[in-house]
Amino acid sequence: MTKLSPLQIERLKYQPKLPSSLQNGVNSLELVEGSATQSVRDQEQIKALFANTYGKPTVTFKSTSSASKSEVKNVGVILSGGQAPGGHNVIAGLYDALKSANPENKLYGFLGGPSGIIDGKYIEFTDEFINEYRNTGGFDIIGSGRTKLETEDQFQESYNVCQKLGISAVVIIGGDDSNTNAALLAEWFVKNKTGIQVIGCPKTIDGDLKNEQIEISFGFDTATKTYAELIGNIQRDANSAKKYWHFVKIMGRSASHVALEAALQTQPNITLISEEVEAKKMSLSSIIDYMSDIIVRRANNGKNFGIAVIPEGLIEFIPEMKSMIANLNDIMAELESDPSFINATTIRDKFAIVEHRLDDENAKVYNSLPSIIKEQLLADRDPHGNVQVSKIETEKLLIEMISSKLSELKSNGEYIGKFSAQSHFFGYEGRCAFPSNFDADYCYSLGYNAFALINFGLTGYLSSVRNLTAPADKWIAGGIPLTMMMNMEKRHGEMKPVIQKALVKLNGPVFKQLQDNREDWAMNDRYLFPGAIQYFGPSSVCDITTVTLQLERNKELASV
Ligand code: FBP
Repeated sequence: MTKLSPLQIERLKYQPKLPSSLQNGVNSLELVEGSATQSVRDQEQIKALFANTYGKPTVTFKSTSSASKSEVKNVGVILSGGQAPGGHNVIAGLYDALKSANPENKLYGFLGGPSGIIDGKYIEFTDEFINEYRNTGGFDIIGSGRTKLETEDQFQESYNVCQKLGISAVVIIGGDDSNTNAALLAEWFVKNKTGIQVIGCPKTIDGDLKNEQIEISFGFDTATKTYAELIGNIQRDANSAKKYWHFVKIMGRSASHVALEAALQTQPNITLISEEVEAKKMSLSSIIDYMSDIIVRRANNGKNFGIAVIPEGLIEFIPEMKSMIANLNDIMAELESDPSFINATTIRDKFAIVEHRLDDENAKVYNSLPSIIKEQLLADRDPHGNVQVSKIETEKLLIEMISSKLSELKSNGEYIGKFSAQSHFFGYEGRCAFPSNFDADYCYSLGYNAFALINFGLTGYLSSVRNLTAPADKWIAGGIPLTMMMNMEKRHGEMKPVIQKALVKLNGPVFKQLQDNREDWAMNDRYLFPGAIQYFGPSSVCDITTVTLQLERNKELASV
């Protein structure tokens, strides 16, 4: 057996908590239907595209004293998209629910993400195998991938593989794009009368797959706590040496929830929020002015150090960049198969091709960027058509532009300080951490609940466990139709049905907390040092949820 770390040995023994409604097993449940639903936008188009799965009601579960018998079922599970702490526990919860419902039930894991179901690559889970992964981080139990499921052939292949294995339900554990896959597959399976159900589970460290029924996606809790630990450590270092400005870019492809949460846990000097940049129509140069002003004012107080938190997706929210990137995305969709572009010998040739095709204004913006950023913007889009913002070094772009601005100010006698910057990018560091107690419990419950949804014959639903700031036994288990979260968006140059990302609400309590404290945190060092996630010890340390969840839930509870 592989050697395990001491923490791993102790974590394997942790028994995740379940909502009380699920504690008697999935055979002792009653389904309570809520009201019918509709998509967040573009209702007519979404309804037409999902004629068989649209408009279903939300559901919740109630525990009953009578136990029903559960027929034998084979289920397949897929981990999809970026890693998020707790994925293994979703599978463990699903496995335990399925085996407790009927020991003859089988769980298959498709390997390497959605491509596993198309290519028929799978394993069958056993107790021994799954037990090694309980409460561990990572997706290595079966691997993950970003294949988009959308073509008739892919659906047909998936069906053939399910038929071969006698699978009557598939669980897709993923973010907005992966659950869009789940919605499309569910619709195809119903339309073609296959009898195969599809259930999604809300995963993503980005925290942007949420609404009233999905209070947070799993992984956000652990990932943000990990980034906050690292930022806290850097703040201590900066405050000790007092010689560097640290520019920390934090993952979260579009929404700034992760950066915002990490900032609320650590109170750095500068926090940029992409949604605010877009709303205030801040140009790149006005962002540079805003940051430089704080750096200059701190230098005037003798402080040539500080910490700036930058959301990963920032570049796509700066209005002139947004327009240029949208134009570039359309062009890249054509250039991907254009030999003149593919075979261009130098990067300068590629820049020239792109600049020639961009609209005039967008070409100017593209051209104004340093070559390294121009090149990073040309990297392949992911299979869902997204720019891979994790590959764009926005933090370095900002450092370079601020340096020039400060030199200018210095030559005018308006800046007396010394600017020396370090850049960091925190993303992959947090995606596979051991899940916090919250994520360990939440994920296990989501997986367990996914089987309850299957047992009631539902399809096209997302596993929902809510009331998450209460103790786990008070959590409310149920499901929401995936179509409820959908709208039409442009991907790879075409309008497609996709799950709408939940962005930071600028009129919400979480952003307000930052806004109210920003100036104080900028000038007076109010750094917080959260330290590493604790798995054992006082509940006040081990079981705290994120500030985001607490503030959002408090607001929701206050409005009831
Ligand atoms: P998901 O939406 O699939 O959960 O992935 C989110 C994310 O972690 C983003 O924060 C990040 O921009 C992206 O994945 C990185 O993707 P990759 O792992 O393919 O480099």
